[in-house]
Amino acid sequence: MAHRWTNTLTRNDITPKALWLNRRAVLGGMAAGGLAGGIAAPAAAQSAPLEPNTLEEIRSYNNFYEFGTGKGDPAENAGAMQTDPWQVTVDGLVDNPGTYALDDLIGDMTIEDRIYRFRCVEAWSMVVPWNGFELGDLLQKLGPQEGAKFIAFETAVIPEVMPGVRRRVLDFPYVEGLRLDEAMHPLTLMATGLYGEPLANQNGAPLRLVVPWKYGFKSIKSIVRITLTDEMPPTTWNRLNAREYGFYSNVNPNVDHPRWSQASERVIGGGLFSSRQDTLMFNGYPEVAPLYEGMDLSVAY
Ligand SMILES: Nc1nc2c(c(=O)[nH]1)N[C@H]1C(S)=C(S)[C@@H](COP(=O)(O)O)O[C@H]1N2
Ligand SMILES: [Mo]
Repeated sequence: MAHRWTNTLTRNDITPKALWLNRRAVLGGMAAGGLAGGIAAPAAAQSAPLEPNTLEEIRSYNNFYEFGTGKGDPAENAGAMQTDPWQVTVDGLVDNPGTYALDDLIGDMTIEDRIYRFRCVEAWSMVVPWNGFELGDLLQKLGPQEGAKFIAFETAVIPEVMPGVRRRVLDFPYVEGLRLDEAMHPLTLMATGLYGEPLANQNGAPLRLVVPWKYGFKSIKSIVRITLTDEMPPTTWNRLNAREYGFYSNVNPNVDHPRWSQASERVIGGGLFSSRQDTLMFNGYPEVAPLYEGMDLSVAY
């Protein structure tokens, strides 16, 4: 695995992150501290080193409703899913459509290590040391066409091994999407592993999206279809309850879920002692703010 370290927050490596943020700020045309409307999160919170959750925690506390709605269900059931061979269909407004064997699609991508905050809309959070590649790199290879404005994703549906699909706990296949500029943002990752190990099935093997500034449900797992489109695609949770789950769903401590506060989050791990911490605007990734210029961030989208 070729490793290129960018945007990493490690326990003992704070300075490179600070430099990286500064570089991003310059590239993004943001004046230091110059974001209006309280978008920029406190500097101290931004640069604090992140302590990743343990592999055990990340693999045992999951949301993957195809395998059941309990947090332990995916770990118990997802092992039965066959992830090799795996095919991904690419279609829509794209120069290189087709049904690809996974390795033909992503075998030449550069795998990086990215330690990201992960914030579920249910107000819990983890820190995950992902391995993956930038979705933008894959998109460059696939060649989005002129009219493409959105990207849509679809998860595998394999009823024989997916009890949640058999019980129809959601309308499957699970679908998600991003605006194309969000998809091209360098923070947007396609994960293939974590902690240097292949993804466990419950984490979305063999290929899952990771969008660290959005609520976790945007990070769709076990992807079998990628579609480039000119229309905002339907998304599973939005379709189920549009009032509670928007298409954008950027992490925002100032906009509560209709049924609970989003101002703080329960940190998973730490043994018997669960702690709470303040939730950060854009989950602590203020460099994405320019993507939403002109949008009223006091309302949920
Ligand atoms: N296909 C699919 N993808 C999914 C989900 C799901 O139920 N099905 N749950 C989402 C939610 S709500 C969260 S919080 C994350 C959880 O990822 P993790 O279990 O790897 O932490 O996956 C997201 N991706
Ligand atoms: Mo979630």
